[in-house]
Amino acid sequence: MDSATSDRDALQATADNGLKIVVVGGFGVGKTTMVRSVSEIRPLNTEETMTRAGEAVDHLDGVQSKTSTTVAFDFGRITLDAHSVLYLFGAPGQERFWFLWDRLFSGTLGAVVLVDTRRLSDSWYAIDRLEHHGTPFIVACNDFGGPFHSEQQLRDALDIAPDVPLVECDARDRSSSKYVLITLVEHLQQLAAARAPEAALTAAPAAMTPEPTP
Ligand SMILES: Nc1nc2c(ncn2[C@@H]2O[C@H](COP(=O)(O)OP(=O)(O)O)[C@@H](O)[C@H]2O)c(=O)[nH]1
Ligand SMILES: [Mg+2]
Repeated sequence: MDSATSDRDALQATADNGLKIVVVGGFGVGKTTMVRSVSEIRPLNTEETMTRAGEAVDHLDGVQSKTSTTVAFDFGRITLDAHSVLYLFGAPGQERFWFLWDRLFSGTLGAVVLVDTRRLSDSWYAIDRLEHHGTPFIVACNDFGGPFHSEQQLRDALDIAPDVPLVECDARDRSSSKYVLITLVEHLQQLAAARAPEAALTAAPAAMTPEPTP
């Protein structure tokens, strides 16, 4: 990683509200892609070429072209406004790394569950763990060109509550990934407002639209 930091990479001095967000989901749903597309710093991630041993454990159905896998986690950052900064952690999707989740979820405000609609059942465990932890989340269906499902079909298949936002996205597209994160932050604000209306109003970021990237 470059030691030099450009102006674009520099964290604004006024940023005093760091919000930790995790992106979770099954193997190959696009977590690394999303953190990479949206981050304003060069994202940290640990990609390793998949080994023969890993192939036996990782389910490659539908993701045969994938030749690397995240063995630690992805990390990125996006500025929401002068005060609020999102820190993004992409959590490893494979079952054998789920022991990392308890640590990773510590201090997490909310999560994005990335879903490949061709492999919906791969997301069940992530949703189950988030519900178990009491971590608020939204679901983002990443566009892999899978067959059409209505929103209700997706909600039924994923067994998510009606108040959990469900959006479509293309993780490769920066503005689409930003929209997913904005949806999550708005959802977190609504939950906070429902719990403590006055506190939520003062704690909310001044503007929900991320600042334009130079
Ligand atoms: N068609 C399509 N491919 C995607 C999309 N997002 C990611 N990919 C590809 O899917 C593969 C797996 O993505 P990756 O981010 O490594 O998945 P991860 O295991 O969840 O981190 C990569 O080859 C990506 O280029 C998307 O929205 N549409
Ligand atoms: Mg990855």
